[in-house]
Amino acid sequence: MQMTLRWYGTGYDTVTLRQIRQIPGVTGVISTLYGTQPGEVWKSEDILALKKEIEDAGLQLAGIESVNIHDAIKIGTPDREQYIDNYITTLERLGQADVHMVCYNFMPVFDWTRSELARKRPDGSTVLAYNQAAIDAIVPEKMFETISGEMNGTVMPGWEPERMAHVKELFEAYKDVDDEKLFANLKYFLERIMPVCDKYDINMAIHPDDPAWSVFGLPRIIINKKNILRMMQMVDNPHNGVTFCSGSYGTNLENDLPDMIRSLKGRIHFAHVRNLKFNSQEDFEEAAHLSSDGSFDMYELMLALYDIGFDGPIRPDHGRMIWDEVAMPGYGLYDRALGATYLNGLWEAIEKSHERGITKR
Ligand SMILES: [Mn+2]
Repeated sequence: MQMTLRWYGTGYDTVTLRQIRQIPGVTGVISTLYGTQPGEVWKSEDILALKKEIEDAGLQLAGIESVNIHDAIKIGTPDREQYIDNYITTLERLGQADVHMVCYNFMPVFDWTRSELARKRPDGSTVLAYNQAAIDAIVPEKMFETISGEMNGTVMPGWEPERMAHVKELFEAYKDVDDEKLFANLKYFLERIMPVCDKYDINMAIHPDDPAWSVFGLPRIIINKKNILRMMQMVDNPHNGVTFCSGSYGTNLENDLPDMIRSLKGRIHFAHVRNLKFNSQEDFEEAAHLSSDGSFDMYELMLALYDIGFDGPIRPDHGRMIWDEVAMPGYGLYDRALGATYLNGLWEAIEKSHERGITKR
């Protein structure tokens, strides 16, 4: 595996490449052209400039998170053809720039959903949190206002004001899209892009829906083992793979995370590893990465990744806001650096135990 950190780019991220370079064991970043809109064709010069900036800082551009999917593709309107063509051109240009992993999601209207961006934990740190009753009390159209007030002056991915200005129309456009239609539209999209992925060896890595159930009555399909295996089989190409995000699949306590990882051998192209602390089935908050701070056994997650021979980029996911840092919620430097270091420690221990023949289960 390659340890990486997500980086939003100069002008968007409060964290610098120089700081990331100083986290032990972090050799790459996962980035994006943050100023682009879903559906837009990425310019080669912009991709190459991003890559050069990262390499000049002594790091590698280990993949893209995300190249976002235009709603027309998810809804399946006739103009999706143009947007898929645009997506293919962007993939071509990424492939030509020697980029081989692209994360994306297929969530209608909203990306990830949280009810709070700064819930205070007993140690004084603040974290993103989810409470079902609080979400149920929100009118979807007001969701953006609720979220944007707590962004510390940043623009959060998936919550771009330009898109959110049209939330009402988006809901209307999705009214005939159910789970089956969404699956069909995803299949159509994947079948169209697989030839270019084959040509340039680009691993597509779908990010799970977060939380892993339907919110505001919108369909959600990338939520559990059954659905993700269905997706792998419906377009059975190794370039059709997943981002295994423990914090997203883990929102549903019925998901057995190590078992899911093992069932996806060869198809996990990117990993987000983080911990959640459940206060009840319907209320959780993002914890520190350390197992004992939350509800997941992080050793078991890393062991499962090791056992399947995972060799893609991995990154700590959302961090807590600690040590008075002011940054995009979930994306400060300090706690993600602690997370990367902890995950590297687990990996080293697993690797050495294995080499010495003492990982008997
Ligand atoms: Mn994630």
